[in-house]
Amino acid sequence: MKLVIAIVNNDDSMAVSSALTRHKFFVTKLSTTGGFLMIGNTTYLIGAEDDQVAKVKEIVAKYSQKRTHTVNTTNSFGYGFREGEMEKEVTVGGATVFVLNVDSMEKF
Ligand code: 2BA
Repeated sequence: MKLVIAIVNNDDSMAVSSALTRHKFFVTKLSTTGGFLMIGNTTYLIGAEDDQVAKVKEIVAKYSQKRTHTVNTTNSFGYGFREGEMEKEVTVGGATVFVLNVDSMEKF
């Protein structure tokens, strides 16, 4: 079994969770904040059988859009900015996905 951790843009979150539950996946949704932009995003925890992980990734990828975001120096305390630079654009997403091995899963 695997634990899929998927970090998704808030604007895509409804579409991603609806599609996952429609495909009978069990999903936990966490309200999270990106460390760089310091704005809200959504993190999903999805416990899935090994042979289902590709399907989970396919769904997350399908419903997650790439977006550009203007960052100003107050975000991330100016980290990554060149001297005198006040803002720059970053591309966010579609989604960032981690897949972890699960030793066991029980429901009591
Ligand atoms: P944020 O940390 O708010 O990052 C938003 C976007 O800012 C990133 O998009 C990337 O384009 C840029 N960015 C982030 N950190 C940067 C840095 N140190 N220097 C320059 N640019 C940087 P994504 O890569 O698509 O990430 C979207 C969100 O996914 C992130 O929000 C964060 O919450 C999460 N994430 C991405 N990679 C991660 C990782 N390796 N570990 C943990 N969380 C991650």
